[in-house]
Amino acid sequence: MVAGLLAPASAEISKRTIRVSNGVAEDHPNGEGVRAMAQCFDEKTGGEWTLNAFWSSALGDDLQATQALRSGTQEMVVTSSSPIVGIVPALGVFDLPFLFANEKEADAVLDGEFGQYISDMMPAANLVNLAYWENGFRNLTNSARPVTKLEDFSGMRVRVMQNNVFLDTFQTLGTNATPMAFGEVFSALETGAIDGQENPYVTIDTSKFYEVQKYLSNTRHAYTPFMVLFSKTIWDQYSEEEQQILVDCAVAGRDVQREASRKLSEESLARVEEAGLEVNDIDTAEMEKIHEAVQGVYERHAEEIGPEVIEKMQATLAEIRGE
Ligand code: KDG
Repeated sequence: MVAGLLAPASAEISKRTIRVSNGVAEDHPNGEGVRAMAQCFDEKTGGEWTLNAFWSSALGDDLQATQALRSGTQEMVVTSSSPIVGIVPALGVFDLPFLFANEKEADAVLDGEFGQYISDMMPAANLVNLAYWENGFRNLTNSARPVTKLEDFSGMRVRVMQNNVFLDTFQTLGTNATPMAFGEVFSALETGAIDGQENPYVTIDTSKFYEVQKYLSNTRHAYTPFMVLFSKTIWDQYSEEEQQILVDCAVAGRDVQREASRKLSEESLARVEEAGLEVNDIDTAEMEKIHEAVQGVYERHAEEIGPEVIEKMQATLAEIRGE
């Protein structure tokens, strides 16, 4: 993942305290990933390292935390790629609607050459991507009406991440899309300032959005990854052995986090339905119309993402699909 970045060999492991911030709550699968990473640090450093985790945007939202890494005042963040496209525009490729068909494809892209290609762009922004974790497939919740066809989006006030591709996608679907930081979503739903939001089941569950929403429509309109980012300013102060421990333990955390995300996903869906959320699927013919409606988003954002980035992603997916 970071072959070109490793410092000169050293057997030195220093005493370190690493702060990692998350926008999601601790009972999100990120909690299991962070605990697995901490245990890995403990084993590999003989207890020399301490991992202090912060939850529910306690150290700021994704973009604020990522900027703290860039200024060297915080070590680590687990952030969605979407809110930080202003720092690395190519990350917008992951926001394109209906890009991935399933988790298998997402893992193959993120853990393969394409994921490395994107990770190699991060040091220029003073960031190191240690691993990709799973945010997941995103579905729409709202309190106005079930969405069973394209027309049902019309006029709905939907919060989207602060990201031009998501904004365009949901405006194209006919909603009154409102960019907003993750930490503000619950209260905006509670006060009725917005009708809805879109996130994976585990986030809808663990951030308790179901308490202030009525409907969940299975749109699966995008898959967003998490990035486990580290400050390059601080990375450069670590020995090669310590840098390798960061990578190995973020990958160990990845495998635990993804497994927890996929296991909890179905449990979260059952829990939010039990709590009263009315859940609906969208029939194939209507989904085709929704897919068709947002295809123009790819072309409109090619310039900002990078045409070569989109072409590389599409070639990678074609290879994975055996096309
Ligand atoms: O840190 C939490 C956010 O990165 C994540 O939940 C992003 O999906 C996201 C959203 O809706 O903001």
